[in-house]
Amino acid sequence: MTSRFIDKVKVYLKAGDGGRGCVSFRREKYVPRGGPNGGDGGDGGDIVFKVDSNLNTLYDFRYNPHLRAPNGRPGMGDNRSGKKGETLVVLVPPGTTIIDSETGEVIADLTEIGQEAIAARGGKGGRGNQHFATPRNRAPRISEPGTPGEERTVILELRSIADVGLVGFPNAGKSTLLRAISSATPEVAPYPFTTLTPHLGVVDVPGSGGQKFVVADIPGLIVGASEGKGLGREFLRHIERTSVLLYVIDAAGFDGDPVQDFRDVRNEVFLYSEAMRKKRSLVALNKVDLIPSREELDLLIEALEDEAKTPVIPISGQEKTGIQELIRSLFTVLSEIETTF
Ligand SMILES: Nc1nc2c(ncn2[C@@H]2O[C@H](COP(=O)(O)OP(=O)(O)O)[C@@H](O)[C@H]2O)c(=O)[nH]1
Ligand SMILES: [Mg+2]
Repeated sequence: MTSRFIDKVKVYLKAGDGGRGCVSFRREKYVPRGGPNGGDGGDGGDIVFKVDSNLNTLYDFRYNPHLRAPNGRPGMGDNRSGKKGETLVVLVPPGTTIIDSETGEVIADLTEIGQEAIAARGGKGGRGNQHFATPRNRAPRISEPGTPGEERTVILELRSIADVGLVGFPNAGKSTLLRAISSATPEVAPYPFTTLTPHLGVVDVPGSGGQKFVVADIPGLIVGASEGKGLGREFLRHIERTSVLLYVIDAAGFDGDPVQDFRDVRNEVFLYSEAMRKKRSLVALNKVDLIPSREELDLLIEALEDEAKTPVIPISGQEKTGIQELIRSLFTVLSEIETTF
């Protein structure tokens, strides 16, 4: 496993073709030859990308790299137009950039929930023969074919900040842990959300033949963050773009109740979006140097594991204990997550 900052998939798009216009003439009793009444072809369907907050990877595109919108139906007699091809709406996670694979042109940068962009336009339906009658030619046998729908290959890019995101209330010890766990500060590609700057650290995985992953410490999580308190929503947007969450919980607790502390943190994260619930997570029970007895610590770990349903690793960022176990556990989870490349 190597760290990746960018998910990338290539997707082939074919918008719907316009339907052919119709050649047809009125047929009435006692009228040997009625006027032209061929309807128009329907327009082909567009392909539209739309941001959905429940998504956070481009993974599904790997299995579905060909997207087609339906063609418009041909026109019919009696001046009836052909049915339009329906727009194909393709959901993508926030932060997806759509790039034309041939020209490199950025077609759209989709950051806001619900934001849409047309990536391939459907063809126009052709006109039926009703439009072509002239005084000299009252019975035109011509109609237009529809124009073809746009066809292009695009690259979808989703920038993620880091492999692991630290989640915890102020003072839980995130900054201290980041210093204890990482050996270097990586270069970051610029990304669209800039008010909060995540602190990043590269973690070397011992005994892995040089494997590394990147951890992000993003300040700003407080109770009420998901409702927009403080820089909360921005924090959560950042954290959404990491693969694994590491909850950092102060063993001494806010009010001496680390389990409640964990519930509060997780609640803020889950309130933000459905995608957060699906993310893998681990719990680092920090500052265990402050816990007086082994028994007390074991009870606390058990209670937290019960609540979190995920492994709890006791550490002290300050004394640098439990750090290797934590790195190994995180690496195991990261290796289990399938990457899009
Ligand atoms: N006893 C103890 N104190 C710690 C530990 N980790 C951090 N601290 C202290 O907790 C306070 C908050 O730490 P910091 O890393 O700034 O927390 P952050 O707000 O989550 O980034 C600081 O005074 C740290 O020295 C630890 O493992 N044990
Ligand atoms: Mg800090």
